[in-house]
Order: sequence, then structure tokens, then C-alpha cells
Amino acid sequence: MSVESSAARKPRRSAAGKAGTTGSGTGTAGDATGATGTKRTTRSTARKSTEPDLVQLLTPEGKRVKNAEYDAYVAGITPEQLRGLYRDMVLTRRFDAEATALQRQGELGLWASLLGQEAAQIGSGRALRHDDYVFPTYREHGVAWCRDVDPTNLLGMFRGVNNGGWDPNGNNFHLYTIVIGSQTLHATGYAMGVAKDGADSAVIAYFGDGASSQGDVAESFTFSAVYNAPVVFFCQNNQWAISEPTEKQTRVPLYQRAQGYGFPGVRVDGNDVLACLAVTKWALERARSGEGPTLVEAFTYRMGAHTTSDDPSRYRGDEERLAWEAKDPILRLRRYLEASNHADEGFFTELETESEALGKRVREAVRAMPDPDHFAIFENVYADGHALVDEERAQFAAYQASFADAEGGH
Ligand SMILES: Cc1ncc(C[n+]2csc(CCOP(=O)(O)OP(=O)(O)O)c2C)c(N)n1
Ligand SMILES: [Mg+2]
Repeated sequence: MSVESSAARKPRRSAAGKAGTTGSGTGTAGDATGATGTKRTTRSTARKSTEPDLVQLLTPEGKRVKNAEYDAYVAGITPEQLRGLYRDMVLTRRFDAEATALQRQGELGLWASLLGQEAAQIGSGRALRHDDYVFPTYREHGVAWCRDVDPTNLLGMFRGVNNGGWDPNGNNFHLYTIVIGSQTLHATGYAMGVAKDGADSAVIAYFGDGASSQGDVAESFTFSAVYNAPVVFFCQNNQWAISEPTEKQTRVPLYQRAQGYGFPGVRVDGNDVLACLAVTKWALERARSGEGPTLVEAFTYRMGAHTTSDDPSRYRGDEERLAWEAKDPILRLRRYLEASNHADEGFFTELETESEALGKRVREAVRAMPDPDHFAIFENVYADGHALVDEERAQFAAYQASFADAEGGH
């Protein structure tokens, strides 16, 4: 971990007013500028300002568009790195599809698919430095991939054989968090600690559009702002919180919430891996140089069900899914790679073979996972013994024994 003097942590002038952002200082929602650099005040006379432009570097057709503010953050990217981003997204999607299939085969209790959110996760995940710390939800399989958490480790919890199969400090990737929004508080506290240590690493907290309604998220925004914590709040607005649409969470675009807390917010095309990479790099740089928190709203879409227990056809139509399929994050990078001659047919064929091998490896690893000791669940609840836990353990032992009796009776 690199260390800098606490003086270097001193806040510099706020970056409010940067293209696509709204924030503290002189910037307001009205004068922030959009991805094209057009003043929003001008645009808002022509159309509703509640749906601002996104920061976008790659169109759905795979065309690279210029962006005066964010191009610098991906200026040095090589064809090899672009292929790397593509490979990350393809393998993450393949892993995710395998996990969904394994749940359908009864090998997992549940799975929360990231289908459609690959660019948001890989773009932001690849912007991180090794010493940065990640606080994920339960859907961040692409970020886990970027942190070198073996995909099979993610599946133990969903199979019910462990409580999270990796050491958070091994990869600076915290355990999956199911309690909606709570990890933003953990991230803020951790970031305040990082600043106290005088380190120049940053912290990133992932959460969803639904989580934005949680008190924990509001508290994190307040604390991180007043303590100038080096944290990036990365909100994947995938348009749905189970069956609740984003309209039920907010009256303003989510990124604009940051303004009320005194830090910048930016909305990025969450299906554009390059834009997600650039915007997250910018936000991390702000954190490292003592400029405090940033809210990034990655505007994307949950293409599948909330989890394998959900049936989205009960609350949304095919039309919107089809519209978002046209903005597929993987397809647009493929189009760009092909048009710019950065990848040939051999690359795509090899990747297909690698994907299938990953699927096979994951399948075999899950089926081979040993069942845990039935009584392990009672361990680590308290440091010392506890009467209630002892009672529950005894009840469970009696329940298990009843099966032995039934078998014996046959
Ligand atoms: C504190 C809390 N309240 C409710 C739930 C039940 N719950 C699980 S996922 C979810 C929706 C979350 O939506 P969002 O934040 O948009 O994330 P997404 O699932 O779309 O990635 C809810 C309400 C929970 N896990 N924790
Ligand atoms: Mg959501």
C-alpha cells in the first residue's frame, strides 16, 4: 500500500461542474453539463431535464464518441487491454449463465444473475488499484472476477455450504452483503480509516437503485461528505428493485442526490465498459487526492430475473427488455473491436473455447463441494458459549436424530 503525507489528503477544489456531473461548490443541477458538453440549461428548455444525457464513449452500435472530460482516462488504452475487457465480460456472463443453470438443476439454492450489468462491473472493477477496497452487494460477480476471487468461491454461499468462501482481506473484496445498503456504511467507515492511516488507496461501495432508498445509504452520504472520506459510491441503477421500478425510489435522477450532500454525482452509460472505466477512474482519483466522495450512477438494466426465485414477467413486459437488448454491453464492444481491427476471428473462437472450459470447471467444482458439518452453523455465533445457541443446537440434534429413527424403522 502506498502512503502519502496527511497534507496530501487535504481537499482540493471540488470538481463540481465537470461534464455530466452535478455537485458541491459552484455547480448546480441546472448548470452541470452533459456528455456532449452542451449546457443542460440549454437542453432543459428543449426537453425534460429529469432524464439527462449519460457519459458515453461507445455507442450501442460500437462507435467511439469523443468526450472532452473523460477521454483522458482511457487515452492510453491498448488493443490488448480492450480485448481484455471483452474477455472479462464474456467469461463473467458465461459463469453467470452456468450458475443460473446449476440452480435450475438443484445444485444451488439461489442465484442472483448479473446479466446485462457486465460493463458496469468490469469497467469499474478494472479501474481499481490492487490496494483499493471493495464492498459489494450479492450481484457483483464481475467485480469479484476483477479482484481475482475464483468464481467457484462465489457459489459456496449460494449452495449453502459456507457463509462466503473467500478471505475478504486476501483480495480486498468484502463478503457479499444481502442486507440492502448496509455495506455503504461499512465502506464509509473503512474509508475514514484509510484516510486516518494516511494511505492513498480508495474504497468503492456497490449498491442498487432500490438501496438508494435505505437510511443507511443516506447516512453514508452524510458521513462520507463531512469527513471527506475517500469513497466512491457506485450505484448500478438496473431500473428495478425486485418488482419495484426506479420511479418508486426517486423523483430526481439518482446521481443528482449527491448534490444535496455536497459532493459530485455523475450518470454514466452502465452498458458502456469504456465509459464506466473512465468515470470510475476519475472518481477514484478524486478520492485518492483528498477530494472526498463521488456518486457514480451506472444507468443499466437487469436483463434477467431478480434472482432465480423471481418471475419478472409478472411485473414487466418484453418491450423494455428488447429495447435494452439492443444496448447489450458485450455486443457493442465486439462491434468496436471488429470495426477497429483490434480483434480477429481467432480471438473470438478461442474465447468461446475458454468460456466452455470455465463453465465445465465451475460445474464440476460445485458438484464436488462437500456438505458442511451440520453443526458448524452454531459455531462463530458468539465468541463464547450462549444458552440460546446451546438450546438450538440441542433441538437441531434431536431433529437430525429423528431421521435416523425413521430410517431405522424401515
Ligand atoms: C434491509 C433489507 N430490506 C429488504 C431486503 C429484501 N431485498 C432483497 S434484494 C431487494 C431489492 C434491492 O434492489 P436494488 O438495490 O435495486 O438492487 P438489485 O437487486 O436490483 O441489484 C430487497 C428489497 C433486504 N435484503 N435487506
Ligand atoms: Mg436495482
